[in-house]
Amino acid sequence: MKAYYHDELPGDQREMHDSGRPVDESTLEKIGVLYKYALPTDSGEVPEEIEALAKERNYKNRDCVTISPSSFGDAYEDKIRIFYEEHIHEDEEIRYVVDGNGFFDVRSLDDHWIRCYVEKGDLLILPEGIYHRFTPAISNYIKAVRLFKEEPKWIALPRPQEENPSRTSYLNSIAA
Ligand code: KMT
Ligand code: NI
Repeated sequence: MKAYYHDELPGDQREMHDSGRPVDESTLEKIGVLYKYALPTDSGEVPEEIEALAKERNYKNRDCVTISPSSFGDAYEDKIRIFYEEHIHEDEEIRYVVDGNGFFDVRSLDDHWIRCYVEKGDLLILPEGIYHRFTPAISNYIKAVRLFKEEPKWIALPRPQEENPSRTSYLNSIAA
């Protein structure tokens, strides 16, 4: 995983958009974003370290998604445009990358985009209520395990969501 400020320049969302200003792990921690690295097993399964974390944090359900033109067909461009619309969820967003690469963009404290480049072996946990968006990289291929605490509650609520309880509790948690 590599995190940096997005250059906020126009262009294909799948390009790196690296401003050259890195973001360290403690800055991510302050906005509630957690990160762990452990390569998948030889057969492409979730490794023991990630299983342990899933157990510890009570992630009971999961699925595996592949985002690529071959998995979505004609709907691909529409699909990735929708993933890239700024939104929140009323639950954590937990993603473990098994293969390929992509970007999770999260809002900094001063409301700029921090771009998290993820690839094989990266686990990223976005807190409930954080504004974020996702795009595959120019490879147009990412395969990820999506973990859920309970039932999948991954409806994307578009910004603004200032009255949403998940949003207000998120803002309280980062102010504390
Ligand atoms: C999301 O919530 O944006 C996604 O699930 C994107 C795919 S996970 C790599
Ligand atoms: Ni999301």
